[in-house]
Amino acid sequence: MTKSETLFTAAQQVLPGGVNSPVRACRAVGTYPRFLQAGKGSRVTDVDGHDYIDLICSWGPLILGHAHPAVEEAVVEAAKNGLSFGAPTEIEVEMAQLVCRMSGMEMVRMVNSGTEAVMSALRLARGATGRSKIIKFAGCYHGHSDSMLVKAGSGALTGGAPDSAGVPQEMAADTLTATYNDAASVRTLLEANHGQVAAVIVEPVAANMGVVPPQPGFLEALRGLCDAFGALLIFDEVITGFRLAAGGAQSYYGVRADLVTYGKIIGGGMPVGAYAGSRKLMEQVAPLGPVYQAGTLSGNPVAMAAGLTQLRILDQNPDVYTKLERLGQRLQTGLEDAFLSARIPARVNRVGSVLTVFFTGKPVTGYDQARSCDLQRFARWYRGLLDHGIYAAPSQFEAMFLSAAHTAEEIDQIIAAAREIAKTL
Ligand code: KE4
Repeated sequence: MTKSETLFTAAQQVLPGGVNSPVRACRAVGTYPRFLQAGKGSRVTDVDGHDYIDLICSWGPLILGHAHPAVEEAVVEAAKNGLSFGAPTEIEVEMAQLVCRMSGMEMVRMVNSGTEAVMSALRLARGATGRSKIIKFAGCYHGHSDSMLVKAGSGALTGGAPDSAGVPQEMAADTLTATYNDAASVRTLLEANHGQVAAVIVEPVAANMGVVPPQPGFLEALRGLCDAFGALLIFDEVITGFRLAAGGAQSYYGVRADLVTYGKIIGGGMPVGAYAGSRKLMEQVAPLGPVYQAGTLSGNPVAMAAGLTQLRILDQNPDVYTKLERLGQRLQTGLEDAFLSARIPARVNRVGSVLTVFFTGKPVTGYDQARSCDLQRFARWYRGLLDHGIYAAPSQFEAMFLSAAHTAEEIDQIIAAAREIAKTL
């Protein structure tokens, strides 16, 4: 037995599924999870001493790589002054000022996870509009707050429970699901629920059914529909925020949302989420307005130190995005060639440094195509990557994340491994 297997056996006695987040349990890929003990730059090491090129990067937060010296130093220095006060601190103001500048929003509220950011943004949208219905897209994942666990993606989809137990029917009824990349499906719902829809929430790049980019005009159409029907447009940028560009998907696609949610990168590896919007909207939030939202550790100074340091590096070094685009393009092309050479039907969807290999011969532009992929072949692909020292997301409905710490040589190693694995799929 490896140490990972021993630990997993112990973990399953005291943690549901042996994990603190379902997708980590590797239940869809026919192997046990490798327990990690260290990360540096683009690489991680498991408890049995195996070294991997990391393509998860903590599910997106580590855009600069593991244990970035400046981020690490900022956390250590902040911790020396104490871990938490539950009082305003200077670094929260600096963080809010930078997030507003990078996002183009007027105000922001820090929370502790992407789920909390989305939950708060939805409550604000309902409070500000006086409406109760929300439109989301089948296969998109916005964290595990009740009203978002309706046809959800990510681990909910992987585990075969896109509609979670425990969500009251009355609540689920207020969540309407449209089809990603199909603006007409949104118009139909808006017309059928005229004056009742508070917001449309969308992943500007769907990355929780695997990566599915928005078709040209899709995001613009959502903007127009929201304006026409008096609903707010919420961009869930927990993945795309500060990932596609310093200004996230809003600047990458040139479409402005009314509210934006953040997570992952904003925390630099520490638990941070945020929601941002216009002053008019955000001033509806307590203690100024009637929409209540609070948090003991919101704006935690140690977490702010990690996030602020990472965001400052991204803000001051735009060439990071050029490098990420180059690495992403290199990997996508190499993977496509590898599968073509082995005559394996596969599609590689990518936006910037976020990509997914779909095992299908057809284009993947939405939920139904993603779900029709060969999941057993994906499982064999995943196990092959592990055997070749590559640590990727254990689900067809997730993404590969690159960091600025990855090198062209490592991308070529991944491609060489893919060529070998493709022969066995
Ligand atoms: P968290 O609550 O996990 O910080 O964020 C929820 C969330 C919200 N919105 C989007 C677009 C997201 O992708 C997420 C979380 N992403 C998953 C990975 N697809 C987190 C990994 C996990 O659940 O373990």
